[in-house]
Amino acid sequence: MGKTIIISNRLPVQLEISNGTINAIPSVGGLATGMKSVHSDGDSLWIGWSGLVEEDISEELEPKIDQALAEHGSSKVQLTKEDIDGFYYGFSNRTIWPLFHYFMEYTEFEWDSWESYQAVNQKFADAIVEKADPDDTIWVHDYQLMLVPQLVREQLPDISIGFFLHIPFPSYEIFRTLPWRKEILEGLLGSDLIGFHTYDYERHFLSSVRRLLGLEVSFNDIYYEDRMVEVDSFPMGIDYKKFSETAAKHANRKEEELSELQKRLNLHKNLSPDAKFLLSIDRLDYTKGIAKRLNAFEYFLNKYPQYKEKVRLIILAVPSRSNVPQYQLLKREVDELVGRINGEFATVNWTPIWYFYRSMPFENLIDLYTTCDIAWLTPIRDGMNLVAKEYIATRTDRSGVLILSEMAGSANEMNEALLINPNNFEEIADTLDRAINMPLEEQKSRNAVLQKRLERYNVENWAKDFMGSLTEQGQKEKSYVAR
Ligand code: ADQ
Repeated sequence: MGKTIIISNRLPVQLEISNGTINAIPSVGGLATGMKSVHSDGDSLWIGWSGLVEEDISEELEPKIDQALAEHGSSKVQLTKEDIDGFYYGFSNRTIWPLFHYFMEYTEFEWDSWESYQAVNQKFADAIVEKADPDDTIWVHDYQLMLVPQLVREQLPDISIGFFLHIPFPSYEIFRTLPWRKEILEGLLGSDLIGFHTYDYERHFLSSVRRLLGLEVSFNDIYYEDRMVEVDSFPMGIDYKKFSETAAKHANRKEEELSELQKRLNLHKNLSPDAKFLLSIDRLDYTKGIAKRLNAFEYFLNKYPQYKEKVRLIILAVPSRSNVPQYQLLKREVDELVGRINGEFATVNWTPIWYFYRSMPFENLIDLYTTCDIAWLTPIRDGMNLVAKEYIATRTDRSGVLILSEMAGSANEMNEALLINPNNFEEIADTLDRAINMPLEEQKSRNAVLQKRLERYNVENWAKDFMGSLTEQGQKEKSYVAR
């Protein structure tokens, strides 16, 4: 059995150069967070972009960069500034990302950026071929690299390739609008196994394959050229133990061991012991519904004025893709909404919204999860949403209420949460009222079921499940080819 090669656009660390020294900063985001634990306990190599553009890498710096990455079991694909503009900010984030999240109005179809996407996918494929041995297993991740499976297959026809999509796969009616729809499907079909978070995304993909390529599909097997490709759903889990154990450790800290953030949170909790803290954590992305959530919060405060001075919304938004105009507009919109709502409702004792626009260290994230009574996560569309799972994992005393959008993939496995339609303000306001008043016993019984499920299907088991299916698929395929 050879090594596993993980391939994703971003590596588990992003490099930055300041004053000639290289700093490795842990990557934020669902994929990086989830795969890190898989990467750390196996024989694996992670290939991806280091975060530095080719133009900034001198000959003298290059070996140092390779060394810094090797310390994290990683190897780089070199991208130029033009690559990043066309492939990443262009095709990946102005075409595929909005289209696959049903934001047709934001979707651009640009031939130049499609060309860049093809060229960069070829760079990734070449980097894999350079490092791969024939008995290795290749695991390609996400929407930036959908052509990679086929491009690797052309050079290494017998190697085992798995692909996992971390975002939704849209319905056929949406997907068919893409000018390069066939090329994307064929790119993916270079894999032996294609995984999605949910059965719905899997169904949408199979329907597109059937209707656009006219291929024979039997249950979840696709007959393509002389191979058989399996498609399945693998709902991604979290490192449950890490979240629950850190939360348990936090609960036993002495006063002097508390973080500054925790001290401030405690101070405010002590000032108004009946007040409820609501938490919203996302990358600043239009798919996450942050602006809508703020509007819904305003609606809630008007409908239920008795909660003025009794609830506080903490919004943590991680800066993301700030080179794309839609994200700049969203940033402005959120800034304005927070300002307007705080201006409208604040009293001398109370600011309804605390807004943080930054990434936070893991320990602070745990402080927020464990302190807030309600997690309010209402994406308009989300492949999975790991924050919902992380919140539940940290509630070691089983208190806490999760309000979750039914448009998040995780809603499929989290029926015990309060599920809402993110566009229905009336329902959201009533659900917030219900969450605030939910008896502790009910919170505990809901969370007990959720925790049990999350603990069992954690990220390690998710990865094992995927890799196990990939191995099995290899054997099934061999017998199919032999026939
Ligand atoms: P994301 O869109 O990035 O992931 P999500 O699944 O919620 O969304 O993961 C975000 C991760 O970033 C979480 O692990 C969270 O702890 C971390 N994080 C969030 N805010 C942070 C902050 N301010 N500071 C530090 N860390 C923060 C994509 C898809 C999702 C899918 C994942 C995994 O869009 O739908 O669930 O991949 O497949």
